[in-house]
Amino acid sequence: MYEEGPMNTYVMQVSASDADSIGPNSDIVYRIIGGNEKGVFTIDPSKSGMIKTIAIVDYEVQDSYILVIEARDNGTVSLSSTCVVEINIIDINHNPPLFSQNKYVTELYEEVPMNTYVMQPTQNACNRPTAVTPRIEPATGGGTA
Ligand SMILES: [Ca+2]
Ligand SMILES: [Ca+2]
Repeated sequence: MYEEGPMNTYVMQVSASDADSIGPNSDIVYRIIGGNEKGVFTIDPSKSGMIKTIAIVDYEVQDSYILVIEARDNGTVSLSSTCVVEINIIDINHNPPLFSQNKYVTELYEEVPMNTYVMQPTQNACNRPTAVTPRIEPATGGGTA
């Protein structure tokens, strides 16, 4: 699923079956019993087993979740089993690369050879590092002070 979806985003559905006859012995209630410490997900306890978000998911905070889901019947001696749901969050490119300053000044002697180091503008972005090469744009109306 993508990060930053609204709350109540459908994630997936789990389903357990119970071979006992219709009635409490095969009445299934779903619960998340592990992996949801941050309270990001909820599961419909009824037969749907639908997992949804109840918070905004941020890839930069956590990029995957492993939930342990329990299915429990309503028998007098209640029986249960569990399954694991792994949810991988897909990063959305919502942070532009940001320079640490909006103006850089340096000095360079004339007639230096090609490939002389000029300076390294530093870049500071919240998205995980990718192969971004900072480009130096002409300083015309680009920055806001
Ligand atoms: Ca049962
Ligand atoms: Ca992102």
